[in-house]
Amino acid sequence: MSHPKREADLDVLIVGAGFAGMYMLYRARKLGLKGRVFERGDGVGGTWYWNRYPGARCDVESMQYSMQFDPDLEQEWEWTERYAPQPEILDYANHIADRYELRSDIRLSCPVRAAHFDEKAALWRVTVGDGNGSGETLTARFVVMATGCLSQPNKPGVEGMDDFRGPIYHTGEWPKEGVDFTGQRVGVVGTGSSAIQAIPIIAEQAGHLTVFQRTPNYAVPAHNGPIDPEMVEQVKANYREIREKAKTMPAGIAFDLRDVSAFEADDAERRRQFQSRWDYGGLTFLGCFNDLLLDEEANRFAADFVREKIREIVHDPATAEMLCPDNIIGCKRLCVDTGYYRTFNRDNVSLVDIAETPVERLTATGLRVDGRDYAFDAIVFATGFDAMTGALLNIDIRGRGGERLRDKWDGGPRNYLGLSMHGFPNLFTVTGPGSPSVLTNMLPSIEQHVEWIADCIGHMDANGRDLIEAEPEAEDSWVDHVNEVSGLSLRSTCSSWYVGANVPGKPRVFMPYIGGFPAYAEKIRDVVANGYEGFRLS
Ligand code: N01
Repeated sequence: MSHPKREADLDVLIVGAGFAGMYMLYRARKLGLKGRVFERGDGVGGTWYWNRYPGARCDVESMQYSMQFDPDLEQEWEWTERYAPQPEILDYANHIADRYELRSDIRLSCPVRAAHFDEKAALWRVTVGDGNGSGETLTARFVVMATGCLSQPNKPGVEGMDDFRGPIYHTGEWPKEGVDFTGQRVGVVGTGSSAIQAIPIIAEQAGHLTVFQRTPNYAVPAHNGPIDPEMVEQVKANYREIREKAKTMPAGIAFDLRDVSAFEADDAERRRQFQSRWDYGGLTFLGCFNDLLLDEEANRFAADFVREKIREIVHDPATAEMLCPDNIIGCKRLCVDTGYYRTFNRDNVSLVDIAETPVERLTATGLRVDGRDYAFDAIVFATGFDAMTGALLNIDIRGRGGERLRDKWDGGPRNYLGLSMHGFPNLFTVTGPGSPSVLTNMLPSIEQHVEWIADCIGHMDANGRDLIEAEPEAEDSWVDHVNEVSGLSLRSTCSSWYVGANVPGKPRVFMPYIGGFPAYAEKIRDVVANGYEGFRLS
């Protein structure tokens, strides 16, 4: 049972009804606390609610991209494909909402606008609602931001957005009813993971598809298909061991990482290894050698291999060259595809390089690049997200002394362990910047954070503490550590959303913690074992 010393509407106010928010509610209830989730969408599922674009699916295999807090749930849920498609993951999220009877404490279509810390009352005052007069302000002892890492769409500020007479879509805000592109002239801007999944399917429907590419991307085949029932049986029989093994891996995913340098193999052996991973499919490609993300020359072996594949697959040599990236493979998130490169062999697909000549503007009939007008019936922006910080900064969050989070993070995110900020007591972020988050399998990382936060709140209530706040020194040294380790990997070296490069004006900081899931897990465990070291409890 809770023993709230301060009168509040809620013990735990949770922002977002994705897997993180729902699990936080579940854990809050287990502590006997009054929790409630506020969600801007009209359904649960977070990322999987919004990203309904054609071809959307997870690039972590289904048996691992799943919650593990309840062994019964693990056993009873049946995935149908090796990589789960978006509708199935959304069904899974809805199943969780129903199975654990969470819906009564989830307010849908109810965005959180502001969260202000009231120092006198030692409570958060949180404004929720549509902002048209129907909003309300609630008090809460704790606020948990379960707002997701990739949830604030990045919409390029292209001139003339209102001029285009046809529909404009963003992959991260896809209409629920779906879109039928049959016979249409379609333009897609962007060639990241979302575009790479959507393009092959849009191409099958469209009369003509034009893809506007600013930076080519590396993609490895998914080799998706129906899930193998024997494998499922084996995994279900050994789920605990598999989950525990996953926690010893840097990405929190149990897969085969070879602890061999690319330089220990000769050319033939390297090719054999790359080919076997290419044939297997998926993100394990980068686990072929242990220095692919540490050494540029080693990385070039892998990049050359994929470039060769692109040249083999794409018939037109000029298009193939345009599709060949020249940067570090894995620096931007590696894409996992189904037929992406071969889509460019279709007669109804063309590729336009906009690296030097950005989209000038939208016009009534399409868009203009380098003085040339392209006519479309529909335009799709697959331009990604204001990642990791966007959704948080979209809410007017103010801590002690009215300090705005936006000001605190003016030069990039600053927090302790990706969980908590000095100046913002009793406010937690699930998979916040400064935690492994997007570099790992998100669901175990979500569970790890939610459990840590729930245990922390339980500890405070059991010990009669009202407030927890990161110490400024602990925060500074964590931020320094996050920056220091990011420099060890090639991942921090290119213009990716990891460093905020996709959003004009965003500070360039490598946002996720690259030290790996096990090192991070040990750190946050030690913090607790040492009496919440680095936090002030009062
Ligand atoms: O977004 P992105 P995404 N003009 O930022 C281009 C996860 N995810 O939605 O590279 C023209 O990767 C931009 O160009 P550039 C996954 O973690 C996972 O595709 O910045 N182009 C890029 O090509 C992923 O990494 C899955 O030069 C502009 C594209 O738009 C993350 O979400 C599936 C532009 C954006 O690519 C984000 O993926 C989907 C502009 N003004 C997503 N602005 C899975 O498989 C941006 N671009 C699980």
